[in-house]
Amino acid sequence: REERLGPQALLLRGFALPFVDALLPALAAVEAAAPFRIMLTPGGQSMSVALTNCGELGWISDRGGYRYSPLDPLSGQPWPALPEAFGRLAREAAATAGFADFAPDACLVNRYLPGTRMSLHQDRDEHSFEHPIVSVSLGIPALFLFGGHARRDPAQRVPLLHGDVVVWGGADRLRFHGILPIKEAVHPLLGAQRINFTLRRAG
Ligand code: MD3
Ligand code: FE
Repeated sequence: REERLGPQALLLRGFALPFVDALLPALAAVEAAAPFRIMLTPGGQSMSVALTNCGELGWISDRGGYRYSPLDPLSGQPWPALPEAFGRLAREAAATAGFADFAPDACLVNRYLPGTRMSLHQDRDEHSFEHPIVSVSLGIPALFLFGGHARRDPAQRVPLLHGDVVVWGGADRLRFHGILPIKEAVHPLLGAQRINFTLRRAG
């Protein structure tokens, strides 16, 4: 149930399944307080994926650039608190991958509908790259692209399914990655969507 994707990238198949009953109501509460929205890239294009955040800091994008903010720009209010179940899952998954005492202060929640995608990018808006990122996939499947340290490096294609968790740290933290266009599908619990949330230490 553990697949090594890189020297410090570990895929934990089904790791989130025991947490799903706690994650879904927590996700609904986050979404009620801070709805999914499509943000603009600094270049003025609409992103394909809709997003929201919870935790002390949230990742945002607008004409001013990409950054973390303590306030939801839609409401002017702080992001909803990180649900307890999110924190527990992140800490246990990180520990399983060898990162003790992971204490996330940010959680970016992405919602993919069929046809949406995320192009190849690096995650480099966090203050420090010494902490891992824990990613949790729920709902319909995705094909994840895991590249190298240069955009042109070849990418592995890894299916990510409901309940899968990936922990990325160290040498793999700055690798290019993305999501291919999502195929039409329906998940029994989530319907025709994929939710991915990533727990981070951003500040
Ligand atoms: C590898 N999300 O939110 S999660 C993102 O499925 C993001 O929504 C994708 O890329 C998604 O930034 C992929 C897997 C992931 C997240 C962060 C990483 C892989 C990563 C950071 C470094 C290397
Ligand atoms: Fe990313």
